[in-house]
Amino acid sequence: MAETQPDANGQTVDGASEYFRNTQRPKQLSKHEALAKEFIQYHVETNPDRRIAIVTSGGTTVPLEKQTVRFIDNFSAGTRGATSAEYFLQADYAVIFLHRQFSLLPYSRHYSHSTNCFLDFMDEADDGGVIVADEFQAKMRRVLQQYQHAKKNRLLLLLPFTTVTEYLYALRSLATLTKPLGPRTLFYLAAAVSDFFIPADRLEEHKIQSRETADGKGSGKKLIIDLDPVPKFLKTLVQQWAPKGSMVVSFKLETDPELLVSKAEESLSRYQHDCVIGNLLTTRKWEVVFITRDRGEKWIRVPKARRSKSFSGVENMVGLADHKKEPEQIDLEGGTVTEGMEIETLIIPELKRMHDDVIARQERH
Ligand code: PAZ
Repeated sequence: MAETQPDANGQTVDGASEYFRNTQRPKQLSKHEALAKEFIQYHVETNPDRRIAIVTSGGTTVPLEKQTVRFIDNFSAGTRGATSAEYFLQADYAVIFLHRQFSLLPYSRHYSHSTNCFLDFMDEADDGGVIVADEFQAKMRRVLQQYQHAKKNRLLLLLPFTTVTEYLYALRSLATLTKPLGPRTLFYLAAAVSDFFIPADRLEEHKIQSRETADGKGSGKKLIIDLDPVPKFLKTLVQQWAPKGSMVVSFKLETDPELLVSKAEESLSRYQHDCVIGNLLTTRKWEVVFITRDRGEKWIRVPKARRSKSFSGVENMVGLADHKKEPEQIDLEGGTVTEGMEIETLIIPELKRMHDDVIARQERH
């Protein structure tokens, strides 16, 4: 589906509008809208200066059946989004965390089931109870305090999605609901959203059968999947949905260092938003590039000595996508919660400075 295309009468149809016309409204959307509305209203009424970051996180699924057994998914665990949400909260933002269900969440991510199983942090106490092991006490207290602060002050709203359709409906609603905040809204679009989907009218109702031969011999038929492109929602978000003067930051993921900067630049010039943060799959925990209209290409890197270990990362690829070949020196202040320095501790303060400028510019007008 193109961004805009002529309909039967030759009128231009916006791809996003057509997508919503042809795609059923998700069941949980009204509940999520009510929660978001209440959250936004609370912050508008209690603190007129409060900024809200809408942080999107994790991958979207593309169902192959209406009664979904099989779906297409992607790699994203939601580390970027969950970590960033914590640093936005630390920077005094309220956060609406639009995340893939069961992906990593702010704060609990430190004790997630896969890499940091919470049981590994526990010990049996002499009195028959269960305690946090001595070596983890300090960190767990810090994480717990931050979590409780966010909870007590109603600073964090968690909204889950699973499919690409649920994601897009929720994003549109959130953008519309944040209108009263105007420039104090910041969209931080870190979710890995599918570029392809199967339109509802071509979706099987029931589980796709493997079609084995009647005698049970022989292999099943090939499954050929015909996917349509998801319309370019970033354009619609920037031009129609988002509050006037709000700040929009998108992410661009690539695997080829040769392409990263040019693809990120292309995205910025196409959608005319505030910033594209480019990252490579293999180095995303250690370096990102900010592409903005006035400042061009700006790299942010975790210094070598403070890089966390990563199984999937390839450290000798750091610097390969840098067009300028002159990495900027960065201020190394900032807290770390897990081992090594999290690059989000550098990304979020930089964005907050940019957001200050956006708000100041709006106020001058
Ligand atoms: O979830 P994660 O921390 O494993 O990965 C984060 C990311 C690479 C999905 C994110 O930084 C990103 O680039 N999101 C946008 C992807 C894209 O649509 O190009």
